[in-house]
Amino acid sequence: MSDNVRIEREDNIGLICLNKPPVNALGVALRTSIYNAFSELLSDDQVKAIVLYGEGRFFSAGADIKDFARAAEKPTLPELLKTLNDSPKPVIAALHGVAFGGALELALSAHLRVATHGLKVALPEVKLGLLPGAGGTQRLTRLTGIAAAIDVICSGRHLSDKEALSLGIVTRVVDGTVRDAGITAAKEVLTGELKTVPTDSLRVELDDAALSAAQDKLSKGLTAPQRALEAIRAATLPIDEGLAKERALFMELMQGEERAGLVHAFFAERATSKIPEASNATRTIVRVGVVGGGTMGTGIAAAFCIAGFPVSLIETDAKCVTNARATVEKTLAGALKRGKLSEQDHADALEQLITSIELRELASVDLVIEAVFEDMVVKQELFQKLDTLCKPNTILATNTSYLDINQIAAATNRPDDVIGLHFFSPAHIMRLLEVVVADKTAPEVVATSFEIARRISKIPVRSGVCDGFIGNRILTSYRKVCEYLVLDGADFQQVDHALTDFGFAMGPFAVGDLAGLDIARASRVRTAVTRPPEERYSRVADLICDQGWFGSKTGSGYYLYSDDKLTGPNPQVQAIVENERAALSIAAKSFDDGEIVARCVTAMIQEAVKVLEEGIALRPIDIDAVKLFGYGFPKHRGGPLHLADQIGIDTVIARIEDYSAEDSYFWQVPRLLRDMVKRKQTFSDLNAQYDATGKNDGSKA
Ligand code: T1G
Repeated sequence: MSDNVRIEREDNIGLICLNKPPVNALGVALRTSIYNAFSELLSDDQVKAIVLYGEGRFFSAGADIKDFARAAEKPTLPELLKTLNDSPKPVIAALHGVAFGGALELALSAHLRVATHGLKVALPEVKLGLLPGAGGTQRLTRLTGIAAAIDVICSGRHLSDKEALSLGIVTRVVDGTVRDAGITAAKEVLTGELKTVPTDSLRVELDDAALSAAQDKLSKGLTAPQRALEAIRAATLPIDEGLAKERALFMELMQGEERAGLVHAFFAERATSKIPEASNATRTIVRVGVVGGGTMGTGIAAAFCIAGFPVSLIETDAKCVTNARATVEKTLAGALKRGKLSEQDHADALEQLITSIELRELASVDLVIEAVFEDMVVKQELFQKLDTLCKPNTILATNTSYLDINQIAAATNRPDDVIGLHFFSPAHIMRLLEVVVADKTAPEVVATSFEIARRISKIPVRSGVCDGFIGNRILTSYRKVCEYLVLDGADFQQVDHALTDFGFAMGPFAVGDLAGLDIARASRVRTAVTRPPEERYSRVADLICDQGWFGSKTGSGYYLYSDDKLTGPNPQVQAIVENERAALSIAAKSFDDGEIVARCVTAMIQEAVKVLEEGIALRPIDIDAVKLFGYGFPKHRGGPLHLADQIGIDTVIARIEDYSAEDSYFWQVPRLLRDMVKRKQTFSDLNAQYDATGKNDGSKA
């Protein structure tokens, strides 16, 4: 009896129950236990058939992502699966909950698969920069054919039990326990009622049309789906040749930077919930109030409605209430259409949604989120009213994206109940939620905010109070460098193109047009009074705004727009840029795309390190999570500080020193970077150090 599996016998059926919490990950320990259990049952003459099933919430989450370094330790997953496939006794996999990646590959090496209702299967390896490396590209393709295999493997998407049944991945989907499903199927195999077919014995019909179409589509994207397609094509070879080709491609990807970045992003999504307040009690949140029915307020209200919370949305007058309700209802209708809401949940959400001009509607709510005009006085006045109106223990949250939450809290008699919940637009879709902890915020308010974030399917990241918190502060630094590049000679379209080639969905100037150049200008005006004289300032964006060109909403910005569609560069911007260069006596120089990306990434890294050493963020991986899940940083790059490890801290410092010759104010090597070089540390080391000690070098955390 091993800790990782349970061996059971029922009549002449042998069962192996996977039992390695939390997710039955197929690391070397579980692989070894399954191998030993299987050998025992193979050698037991009383056992005529063998069933594999999982204990816990689901069958298995696949190979152990935390332990890829030991993936090659024997028995490797391919070796274990070959043993199952070659078994002289029938092997049945009984699946429930989730069977992803190597877990599905394990099931595919069995001779038959059955499932209970609600099963989800997937080969999501491409989302980790890999491909199914334990026979998935060979065995799934033999079961489903090339076209379906391309869809499943190159997208990495989840399949429902119904789709798994229709594709022949499972033979039946039943009620009852998964263990009983396995035993019943095994008995029917032994009586001949159910036929088993070892997947390896199946042949694959070549489908050149599907392969060529996929080749064209995938050629512009990441490497993993392209390599997965090559492995699928090899499924027309004899199984051993196909498996060898798959393994070679898998090992190539395992060494790649895309895999490192995407795996880091996978853990970044989960690491941020490990905060000092995690063990604190939480408050019960039933009803949620939102003040402000604009873009953010309605998006926030919709996010809570979709998660099943009763919501009270308050606006200032009847017309705004009507418009706000209509916006929320439209968003909920969209969620229903996309299958994010059931009919019943949709009906419940609408029934529970209260929209009103009366703040007193918030007297009974447990959490209020303010999303009113970004003005300190307006917010302070509102929080004063909420302070007296809301019941004790109601959490008072602000959605401000940069105002000082300590000042907002100071307007109340309960600063310990005040916190920042910074959503990103569209708030019902964007996954990042910056949880901004003010000086007096109570630990249980922080803990409750993280629990609420998970309940509304957000990725919470803990931030301290500073201008722009984590994300916007780094964004501001990145934007400044882009503006400096244009002043110094780069064309703004070239900057956008270089960064979209790097992996951003849009370049900074196109994003600025989309967000509204007037919004960015308002922020510059707000900070103008405190802007140090040494800081370089580009007037280009202001001069564009002076023309009334605010971006897509006015039809002109850096680019021209027709019906909200970008039609090309605004030809008048170049003249503005050239006039500014002349006024500043700047002799334009050329930059290649690599130099543009290097400066932009280095600016983000430089600001991220300052955020870290000031204790605004707990650890480097939190900053990566903010940029990955709120600002479109390319996932396969892993985030700015993961990328800094790949570039090398020495190189980052050398770049900053090189650039500082042009601008010694903007470019200054943060102390923490030099300390890290002295200690021979990487940001990965700092993440591990935080997890071990709850502290980081240089941070105040
Ligand atoms: N390996 C190691 N740890 C894993 C893991 C895995 N496959 N999956 C989850 N965890 C950890 C996770 O980091 C967290 O840890 C805890 O388990 C709970 O996870 C050869 C090479 C299964 C749907 O891509 O999709 O097989 O933060 O919070 O919300 O071809 O986890 O508590 O320390 O996500 O209930 C392919 C990834 C691997 C599945 C459960 N498999 N996992 O969701 O829990 S590559 C995947 C998930 C592979 C083969 C290849 C989800 C889940 P901690 P959680 P959840």
